[in-house]
Amino acid sequence: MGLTIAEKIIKAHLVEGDLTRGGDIALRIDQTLTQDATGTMAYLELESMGIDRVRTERSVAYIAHNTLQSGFENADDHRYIQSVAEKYGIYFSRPGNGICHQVHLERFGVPGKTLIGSDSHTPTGGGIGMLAFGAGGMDVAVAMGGGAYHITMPKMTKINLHGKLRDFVTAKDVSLEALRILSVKGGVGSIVEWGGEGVACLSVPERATITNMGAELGATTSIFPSDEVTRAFLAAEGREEAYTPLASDPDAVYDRVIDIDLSTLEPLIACPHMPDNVVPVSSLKGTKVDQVCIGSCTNSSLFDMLKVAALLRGKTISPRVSLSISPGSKQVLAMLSECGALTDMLAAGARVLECACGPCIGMGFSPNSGGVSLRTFNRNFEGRSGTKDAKVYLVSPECAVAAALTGEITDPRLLGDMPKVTMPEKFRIDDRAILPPAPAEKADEVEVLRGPNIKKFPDARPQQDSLSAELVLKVGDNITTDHIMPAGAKILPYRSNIPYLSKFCFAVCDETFAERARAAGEGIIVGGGNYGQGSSREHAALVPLYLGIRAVVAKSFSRIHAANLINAGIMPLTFANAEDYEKLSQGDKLRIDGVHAGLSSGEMTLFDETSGARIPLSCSFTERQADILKYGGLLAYTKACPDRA
Ligand code: MIC
Ligand code: SF4
Repeated sequence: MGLTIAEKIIKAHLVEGDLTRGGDIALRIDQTLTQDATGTMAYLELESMGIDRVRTERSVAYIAHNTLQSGFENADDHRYIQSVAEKYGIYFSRPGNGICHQVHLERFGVPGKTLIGSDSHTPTGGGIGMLAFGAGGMDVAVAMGGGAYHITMPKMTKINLHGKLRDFVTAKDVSLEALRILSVKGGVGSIVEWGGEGVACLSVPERATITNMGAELGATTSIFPSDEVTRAFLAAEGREEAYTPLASDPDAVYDRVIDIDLSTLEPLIACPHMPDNVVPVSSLKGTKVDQVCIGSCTNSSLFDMLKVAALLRGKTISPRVSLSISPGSKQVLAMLSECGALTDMLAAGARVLECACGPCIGMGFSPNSGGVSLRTFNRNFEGRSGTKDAKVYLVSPECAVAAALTGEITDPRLLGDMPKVTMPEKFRIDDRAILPPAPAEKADEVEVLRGPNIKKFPDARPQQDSLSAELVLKVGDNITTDHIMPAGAKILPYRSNIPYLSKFCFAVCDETFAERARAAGEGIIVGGGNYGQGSSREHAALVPLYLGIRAVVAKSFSRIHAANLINAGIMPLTFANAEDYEKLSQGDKLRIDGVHAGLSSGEMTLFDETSGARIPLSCSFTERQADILKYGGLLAYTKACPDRA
């Protein structure tokens, strides 16, 4: 039987298990990346694992999420990460050098290698043929220490692209079309391989836009073949030696095959508040727009920025619109500056922001109250922009420019002819903002610099055999980690301060949650389908742990969040019958007996002492996961059984 691209890479990296879909596998990890908002925790975890030097081929620490340094907290975190990186053998990408995924693609991505990153958009690397996974910080810390990455062998989905994109229809529209077809749950448990003759017309950054937004499908990861387009990109980055061709076998077997005809696609837009709420742009024609933001790891490549500049050239944005542009990396910004494109953007009225995540994670540029914001980003979850009642839409860069110029949602095809954008054969290479680590023999001399904002890690709470807890919160479907642990300018500086963060836990849904959970002592959360979708932030597990949450019972979970819950020692349990969700009410007193046997057998019964209902739960934990839960989390488990980590 032939193999898919992902299966070939998995086969070459298997440490445990085999290619049977649905089985448990462990993979050797070649590269890791962290970003600042998840990095402080990941490095605290690495330090506490007692490892003295990373054992990967390449590990990189990026600062891209919070670069404001609006107080000492954030600046201290940056200094901490820089010093840990220097000591432990990790490359350090300085603030301002760019968004982790964009820079990693440019400078470090290698086809055929495995990468895990403490950020859910790490699959961006699939655009260059890497098998790249988003993971919680603890899994990344284990991989840095040479440990394997444990996942369920995913199913394989193939999306075949046919034909060619028309002017003003872009890779972003391909992502939105996939979301329209599959929804934010449609990729769960699968790797999406993009193929068909249409891929040859897509550049690496366009492919990366598509693999980036595979995270919004809930996919384990997404990947493109590595071909002549990949070679040309690597050559332009001065790294042609990193090229290897990669393709699936003609008789590879897929669980699902979808066909998309690029030549019939039209400009699409995702409406508030979910990335799969997709309609044609033309159907919203005339909707007034207050703000437009261009950038993020989805759409900040040189190609995207040159198109934006060309469309803005000689024009002025609407007086009612505020326009921000954040280029994805210093490389992109420097090249925009050299060719004059930056001047075109500024002259048209754009505010050019630092090469960082910026408004995407709510770091400034929050919309006005009730405002309409069109963004080239990947997520439009409620409140994520920093303005709770804002209406955030996701669009392509072309559509963003059309709205900035007209002040309303406008089909970009009405802008006239698409200006021709030519990409340079060589990118401008300057790695001075990437600091190499100290050589191993000098590592002892490097002092790790800590500030007062770095607080103790929450204590491990081993799972006892009997759990009695209050149902402290009942929520619906598609709860994101932005609901559980919001980000944004006010909170992000406290990512290494779990006690402080806990005040904001679930505040978007229920401002009384943190207080009630703390008062309950031990708590259970009940959720609907796809609980914990979105980001990889392990804070969405560590903060509930701190507040006494012992289990989350839901209809289904997102992959990364379920892994983070287990790593934190919280049980992700699913209803054996989804309709039992209705039988539970907030405030009920719940009990689960025989937890230890249940962790191994996969079956438990939830007894609702308030209503008398007995609800069967299912939980298919591996032996390792059951042990992690019994020890009270991955850190405690790794310390107790270092050889099994
Ligand atoms: C996001 O896009 O939600 C983030 C911010 O990049 C997160 C990571 C984080 O919360 O720090 C992600 O995608 O994993
Ligand atoms: Fe940064 Fe936004 Fe990308 Fe997350 S999705 S890495 S916040 S740019």
